[in-house]
Amino acid sequence: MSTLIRAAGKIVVVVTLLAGLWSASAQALTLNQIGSFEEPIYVTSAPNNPDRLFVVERQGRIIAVENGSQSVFADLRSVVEVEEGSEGGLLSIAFAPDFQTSGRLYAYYTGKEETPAEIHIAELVASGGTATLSGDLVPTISHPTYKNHYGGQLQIGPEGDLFAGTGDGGGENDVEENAQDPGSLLGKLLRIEPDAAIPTAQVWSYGLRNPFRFSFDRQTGALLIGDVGQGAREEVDYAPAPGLGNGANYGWNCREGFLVESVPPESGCTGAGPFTDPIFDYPHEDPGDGSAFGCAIIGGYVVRAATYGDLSGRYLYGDLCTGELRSLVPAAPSASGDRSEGASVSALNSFGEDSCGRVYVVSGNGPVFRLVGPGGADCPTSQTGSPPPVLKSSFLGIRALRSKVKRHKRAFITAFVSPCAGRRGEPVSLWLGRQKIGSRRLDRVCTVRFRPRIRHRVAFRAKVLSDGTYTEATSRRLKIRILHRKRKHQ
Ligand SMILES: [Ca+2]
Repeated sequence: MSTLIRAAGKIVVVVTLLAGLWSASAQALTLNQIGSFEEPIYVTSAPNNPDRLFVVERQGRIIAVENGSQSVFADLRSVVEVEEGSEGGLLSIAFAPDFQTSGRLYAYYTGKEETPAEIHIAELVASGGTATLSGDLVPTISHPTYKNHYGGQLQIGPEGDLFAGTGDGGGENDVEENAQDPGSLLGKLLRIEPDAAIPTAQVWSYGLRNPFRFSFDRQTGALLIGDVGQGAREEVDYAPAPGLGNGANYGWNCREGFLVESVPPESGCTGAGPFTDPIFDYPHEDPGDGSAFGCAIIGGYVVRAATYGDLSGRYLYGDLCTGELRSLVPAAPSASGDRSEGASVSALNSFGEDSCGRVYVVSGNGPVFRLVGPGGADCPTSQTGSPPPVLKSSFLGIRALRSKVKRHKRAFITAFVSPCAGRRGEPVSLWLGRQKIGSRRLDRVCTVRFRPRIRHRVAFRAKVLSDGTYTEATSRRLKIRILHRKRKHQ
């Protein structure tokens, strides 16, 4: 029995299960169409309002959908490049966590009539029911040679920072050797602190080919990347919080999925490793046994809403060519239980998640669907996967080498957490009032050092987030004063 999507009007689409064949398979899922759009490519909601959805159209418009009615929220068509045969366009948006008060959101797009082509990560500011472009958040990223592998995902990480995924620059085999080059911003996962004095795109992890879609598990914070392969394998990369794979090399162009032999020697792999293998990959040929195959992975989300029944706790993903919705249980070092969800969507090009954890499916042909599980279409009253853990209390200490420093000199500040077990690599941030001025990762003895320049009397605090084992913690206020030279009287 095959699955059909009937997208006539706004009719509920019934999804059939492959009866009998999948005894351990999913419960019935339904796809409710929320509207039809012009080449939609992404969907999300405002962080504070799951009933206000935003659909991104590749040509450059962002359409707000509320109570079934649509309005143009932003129109970037005058700056967005969409060419025939290009993978460019307006590829995703992400709302700042404080969107409700700041009105800020971010957009990832390829710029119009630029030679060489540039990737823009831009900021928009909303006012009333619409938003306008306020400019590039970070310097544009040059993508000069080919019109594919742009990446395109923006997501807010568990600490509130902005992450972006860039492709390798295009062509075959990463001929420009970008993904393995730590100095290139292509073929990377990038991290941006939008509130920094001068926001920059920092390389977070590398060795990616085209991480067109990635997401963070809304419950655990884990990062999951759907990295589109070349001719052989499609892969899912996984990095648990709080480390989130900082510094990881996901292997391209020395590896394609788990394959080592498919790319070299033509690829000219220059990376030395060590490489972080995917937790799952699948082939391009159909194995004929119901297991995954396709041509380009469309990374999705770890479903957490209890309304999704036994899909909760699983990573939902799909493939551009088969359109089949599938899911697996993510874990390091290997995923398990990959299965079909018994549904497919033609021209599948993205998933999305709203702020209460409901999941959406985007067809580039126009329709965008809300995925509905056996618990119904309303916002869930609980999230599942595992019960909330009982956290151990955590202490964050702070001290300075000297409590007074000369004006314009640096203070030497140390922060340390206790207990220490298992916390190496966790980020500790330093704050001046409401402004975060830096973040460092705990060393082996659970200490971080900051060296801020001091211009006037200040008071710092350090913060560490909960890691699922320990509570979050904030340090006491650490005052630093200016050391005035004593005048010598003659
Ligand atoms: Ca890889």
